[in-house]
Amino acid sequence: MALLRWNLKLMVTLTMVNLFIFILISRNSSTDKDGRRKPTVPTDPFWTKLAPRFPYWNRQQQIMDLQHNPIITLNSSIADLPDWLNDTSLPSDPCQPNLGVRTQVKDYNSLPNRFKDFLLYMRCRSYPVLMDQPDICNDPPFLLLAIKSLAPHFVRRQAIRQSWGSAGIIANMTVVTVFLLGNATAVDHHPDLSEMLQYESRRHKDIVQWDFRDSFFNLTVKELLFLEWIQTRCPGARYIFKGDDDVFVNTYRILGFLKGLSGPKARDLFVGDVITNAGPHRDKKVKYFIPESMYTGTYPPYAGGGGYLYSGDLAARLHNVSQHVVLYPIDDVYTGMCLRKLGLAPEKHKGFRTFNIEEKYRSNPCAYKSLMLVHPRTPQEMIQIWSWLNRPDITCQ
Ligand SMILES: *[C@@H]1O[C@H](CO)[C@@H](O)[C@H](O)[C@H]1NC(C)=O
Ligand SMILES: *[C@@H]1O[C@H](CO)[C@@H](O)[C@H](O)[C@H]1NC(C)=O
Ligand SMILES: *[C@@H]1O[C@H](CO)[C@@H](O)[C@H](O)[C@H]1NC(C)=O
Ligand SMILES: *[C@@H]1O[C@H](CO)[C@@H](O)[C@H](O)[C@H]1NC(C)=O
Ligand SMILES: *[C@@H]1O[C@H](CO)[C@@H](O)[C@H](O)[C@H]1NC(C)=O
Ligand SMILES: CC(=O)N[C@H]1CO[C@H](CO)[C@@H](O)[C@@H]1O
Repeated sequence: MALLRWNLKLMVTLTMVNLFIFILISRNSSTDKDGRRKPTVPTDPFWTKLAPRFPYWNRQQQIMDLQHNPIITLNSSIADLPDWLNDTSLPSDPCQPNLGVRTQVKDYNSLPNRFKDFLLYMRCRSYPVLMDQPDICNDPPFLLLAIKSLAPHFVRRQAIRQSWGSAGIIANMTVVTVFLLGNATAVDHHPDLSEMLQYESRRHKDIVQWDFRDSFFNLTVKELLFLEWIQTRCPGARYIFKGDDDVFVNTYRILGFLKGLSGPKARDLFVGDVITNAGPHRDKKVKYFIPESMYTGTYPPYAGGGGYLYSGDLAARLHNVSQHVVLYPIDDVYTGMCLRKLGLAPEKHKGFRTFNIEEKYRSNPCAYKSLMLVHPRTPQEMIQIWSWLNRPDITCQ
């Protein structure tokens, strides 16, 4: 009996709640003369409300999206757009420091210097070339190996040349190797290595260097300059590997994998150690820390910057789309953002081991036969592993 009364009470309460929701909804939607429901149209453009609490990167990207939106730009003049779109403090030369960020990013003054440097120069996308190899792709390679290096890393570059990055004909395929360098500047207390670098460049003809400060947050600049370089110096490359100078790459395995590709799989190729469902680190002590005033949201799927492989065809599309993506201080995330804008996602391949292999397998030659990339490896380890891969007497099942 008590249970029945309780049920009745529950039903009455639910009915009341439903009625209340119904009233709320009907109050919010108007009806036209035929009695059809019309959606409520907000009188203000939706973005004016969103803008102020948007972090700096998201806001800049929104502006860029609006500026490249053909419907808006065809229909209305920029003047019709909200005020915050017209930043009159922007210097006309994008490579002059944008001092406006000092007030536009709310906690600018308390941010670590690397963020200040990044924000001041994030609109600059071109830097002078200091060393180039204009003829390096005269014979268009099947595979271009592009290795991000720092000026002082002479030993790593030499080990790569003597091992997995030995250019020429490998497994009957042309392979070209280039090292991508910025300027190791006095600001970062680097000694002046320019004469040694010039010697190295003359001797090996595989160094491309641009005049920007070679820092972690400028790796995205290196990426942009490299995408541009491919289009001018190596547009015929069928496939491109881009990676760090502290990885071991099994070039044979990569060539074998690439030879088997065709069709859209080859055209849209982008493989590596893919990270999904990641977002910005909010812990100040982490290398990848990004403040809330700078970015909100999750990251698109991206391939870890230790090394990934993509097609020359996709490199051209990435070069184009990058002009519509605001620079982000983490280069591999930035490339993921560009891919997403193209409607593509990188594909995970088990052969890319940017987080190393189990310790017990590291000195086993057979462990490297089926891998494409393993990180990290010292110059001496690179040479040792390469010699294992070239020994016919080592047989693995
Ligand atoms: C931006 O604002 C300035 C001053 O308010 C105005 O003179 C200029 O025409 C505006 N530019 C655009 C593109 O709307
Ligand atoms: C190497 O490539 C050339 C030209 O593509 C071809 O004629 C030749 O048969 C290939 N050799 C081997 C061993 O695959
Ligand atoms: C690179 O950095 C060095 C050291 O800071 C500086 O002297 C030089 O002007 C920069 N540019 C070139 C072209 O080396
Ligand atoms: C990137 O390089 C430019 C040019 O050298 C420099 O002005 C800027 O401060 C650098 N940015 C970072 C984050 O190091
Ligand atoms: C890139 O953009 C240029 C200039 O707009 C265009 O000619 C070219 O076809 C584009 N390339 C790709 C691969 O989209
Ligand atoms: C207000 C206005 O000019 N609207 C136009 C926007 O562009 C579309 C397509 O180009 C036209 O159909 C609209 O008339």
